[in-house]
Amino acid sequence: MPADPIPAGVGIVHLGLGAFFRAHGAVYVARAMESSGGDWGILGVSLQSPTMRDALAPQGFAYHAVEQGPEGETVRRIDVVRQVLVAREDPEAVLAAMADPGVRIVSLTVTEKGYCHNPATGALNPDHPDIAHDMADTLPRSAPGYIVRALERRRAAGLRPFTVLCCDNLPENGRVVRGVVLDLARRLDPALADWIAEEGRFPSTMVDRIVPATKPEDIARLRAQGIEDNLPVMHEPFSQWVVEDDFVDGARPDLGAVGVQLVGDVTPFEHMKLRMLNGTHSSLAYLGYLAGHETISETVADPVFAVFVQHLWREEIIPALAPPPGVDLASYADELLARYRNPAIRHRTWQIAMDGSQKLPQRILGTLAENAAVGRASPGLMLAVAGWMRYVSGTDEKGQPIEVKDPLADDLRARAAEGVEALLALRAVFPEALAAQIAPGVAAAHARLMQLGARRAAEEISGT
Ligand code: CS2
Repeated sequence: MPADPIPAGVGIVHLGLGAFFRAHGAVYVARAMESSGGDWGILGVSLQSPTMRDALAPQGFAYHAVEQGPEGETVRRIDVVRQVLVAREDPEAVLAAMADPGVRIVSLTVTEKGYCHNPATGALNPDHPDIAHDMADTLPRSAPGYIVRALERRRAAGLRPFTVLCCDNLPENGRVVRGVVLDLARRLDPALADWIAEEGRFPSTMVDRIVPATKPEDIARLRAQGIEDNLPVMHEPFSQWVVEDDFVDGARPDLGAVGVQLVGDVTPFEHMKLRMLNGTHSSLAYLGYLAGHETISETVADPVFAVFVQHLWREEIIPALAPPPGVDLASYADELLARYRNPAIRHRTWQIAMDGSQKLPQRILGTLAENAAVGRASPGLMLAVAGWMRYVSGTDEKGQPIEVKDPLADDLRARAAEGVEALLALRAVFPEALAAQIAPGVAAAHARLMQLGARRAAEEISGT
């Protein structure tokens, strides 16, 4: 049965339509169309859950993006999403949309774990159950599976490939997704893999905007102002998108007209952002949670953690970074602290603590490895790793259970019960050489953490 045609004017299929993309990429695309036109409407795909489709369908897929600054809110209506499909319900419709000749870009925010890769190496994990499924079945489950099968259809139909635009917080994210897509394609059809390698484009991007999960009180607050929206998005004023200008046939919205930085090499921007923002976000999330802080703004309102995070930037993270052209890293750190302090943004430490096994390598371990190589001490980042270890044990400092969300949660809890060494032996997270280098420091930090608690252990490192 032929799938329903996609709505007119769709040029982008977005896999993983969550709050982040609706408050970031979709806003840029909407503004680019306002400014310069083009058929860049977005067809959103949820891989698993019907929640987004069910919330947005009754309102014609339009929604409100609420900018929350320290001085108040600005509400903007975004109507660039034209349809939302749920892949689990109708994989055929998703593949048909991705193979539509009008679609020139497939963008993704499927979170770190959605790439089915080994976080420590970036390579496809062929034992991942969804990848094993996708090798045996033409109707996929994984994001890499959808991309490969859709490209297979386009090649068979004599169409050009789409550009794959990764918008997840991974270093060299375009290279990572290209790697997993080519690996999977090669296992299915080497000629297809050659075609993708030759004709496909996978620009890397650095994405940045703090977007906490929408809460019931946000929906109620808008309603009190006369704005009905089943699922608005909340976001901070700041926004940045740095994109490698490498699209199939140059086809893309006029992103440059709306402040997107189009560059030849995103790598220095990605490293800066992943290590300085996400690295400290994760550190504050684990240690702040353990210290009893609910949000990032509460955590940095605690002088101990405000001093600690500045210590991390100044002494441990910035010295290991090459700044992107024209960027002053000390000023970037000051801006980050101001963003974290924004009291209007209620970004829960628990939300950021999620999926740590997938986040630690690019956020913290890269810096630790570089510091170890030159003999620079990293007591604060060691404490952050120890904080993660305590967090994934599933019990907080008051003996209360923690709801740990992580694809490896069961394994992590079992290893945490055995101790630091057992966690450091997890090769999907810690490469062998790094584990050996950081073992003494992490063990010492963990001992201090267990003895003093997160707050005093942080204070001991940076003073107040
Ligand atoms: C956060 C990010 O949840 C997390 O892990 O660190 O979502 C962070 O808010 C964004 O990357 C900011 O651009």
